[in-house]
Amino acid sequence: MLKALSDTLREAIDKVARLGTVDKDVVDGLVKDIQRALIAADVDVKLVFQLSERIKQRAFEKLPEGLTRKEHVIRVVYEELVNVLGKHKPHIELSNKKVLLAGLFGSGKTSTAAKLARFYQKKGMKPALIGCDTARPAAYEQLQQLAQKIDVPFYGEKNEKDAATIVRNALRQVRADVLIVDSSGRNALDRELVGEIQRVNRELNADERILVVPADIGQAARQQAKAFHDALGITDVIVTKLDATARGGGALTACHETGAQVKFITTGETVEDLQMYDPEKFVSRLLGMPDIEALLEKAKTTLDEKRAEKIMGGDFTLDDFYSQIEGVQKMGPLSGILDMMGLGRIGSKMDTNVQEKKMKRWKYLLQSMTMEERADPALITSSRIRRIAHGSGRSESDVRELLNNYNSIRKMMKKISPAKLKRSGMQGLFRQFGMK
Ligand SMILES: Nc1nc2c(ncn2[C@@H]2O[C@H](COP(=O)(O)OP(=O)(O)O)[C@@H](O)[C@H]2O)c(=O)[nH]1
Ligand SMILES: [Mg+2]
Repeated sequence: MLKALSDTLREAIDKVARLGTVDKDVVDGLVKDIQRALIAADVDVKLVFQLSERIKQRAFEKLPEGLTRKEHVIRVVYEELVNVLGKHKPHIELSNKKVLLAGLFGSGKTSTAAKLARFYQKKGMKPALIGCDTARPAAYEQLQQLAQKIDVPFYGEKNEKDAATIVRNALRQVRADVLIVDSSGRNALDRELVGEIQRVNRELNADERILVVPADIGQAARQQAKAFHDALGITDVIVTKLDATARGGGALTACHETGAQVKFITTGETVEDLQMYDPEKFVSRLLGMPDIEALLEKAKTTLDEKRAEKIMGGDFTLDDFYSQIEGVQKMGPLSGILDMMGLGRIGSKMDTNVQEKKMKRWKYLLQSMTMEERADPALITSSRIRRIAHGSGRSESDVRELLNNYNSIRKMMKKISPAKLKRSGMQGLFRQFGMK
């Protein structure tokens, strides 16, 4: 899939990876290679230049902890590519729904209808296919055969010329979790097609109105997405035939640019060739996994791991506590600490209002401590407690409550070996301690 684009990007990155140091010339060369690759994939020149500028700007920003300059530059390339290829994480509702597929002739609507049905079938739902393409002679048989192949119900009316009538009848007769309606196409989005698809949708009242565009039209997908959106209010896009063209980069970036979310891509002619579109995974694959993934993982975890190791050695200070409250390391290996304090936001039953109040209170208390006190809580004597309470406008018992909580967590942390943490993760350990 997009082999040419992938090859050129990988080569460009390999070139950088082999070099000893990364300076401005290296980054300029890298950006030139990326430009060449993207323009060959029919990505809009304007987008390519914006992306180039961002990479050049970010390449020499302050290094995140744990990364070399080279690694940072590669990560920036990854992130900026994800940015133009569609930031959204894919999310598919597995609820009952009605789906309408729209698109021009030959875009892949009928095959995609069957692929989608197969997708939902594999998720344990009961899909049904409704054939409403009254324009193409063999459309009825094409969808019927596909439905048979995957063993899902099919509804169509061979001699009915009005698509809206077919939908009305189908709604009365077909029982399914996911109703997938295939519609007619035209060579262009003309008034006739717009009128028909609007009538179909008035009858159907679809939850998802999906535009099917073939990747081989490259950035012309932009105009199609806009036109169909004006006519129908599309909710998502499916980009088809990514296996069969070099211009897929153009189609994907153009769709994203219009604000339309690409939900699935198709990469072949069998009913199994449909995948959810995850821009991050897509770019990782373009650039060559698993190297990129390992690199991203490294950037995310070095910081947290350092802290985690320190804390597992019993060196859990009020500063660490404070970082947790500030949310600095919410997602890291220590994400469970907040839960332990009864402050976790995820999965906790405690009222968020109460949690937030408690968080704020502790934050103020911690802010009223000196740096020495936060680094070495043993320094906090009762006269200091009085001062801290006074400084934060809270009571002394509030300070003691905070310190008690801190102490019990620290004790527990000491009992946890880093090896164990690596094995079962923080959540596993909490379960072990009966805390979750
Ligand atoms: N290689 C490839 N061919 C595809 C893909 N999706 C559809 N096609 C082919 O494109 C042609 C038109 O597809 P069809 O579903 O009939 O388009 P429709 O006119 O929009 O209903 C058919 O020959 C399909 O097999 C794909 O992802 N990859
Ligand atoms: Mg068709």
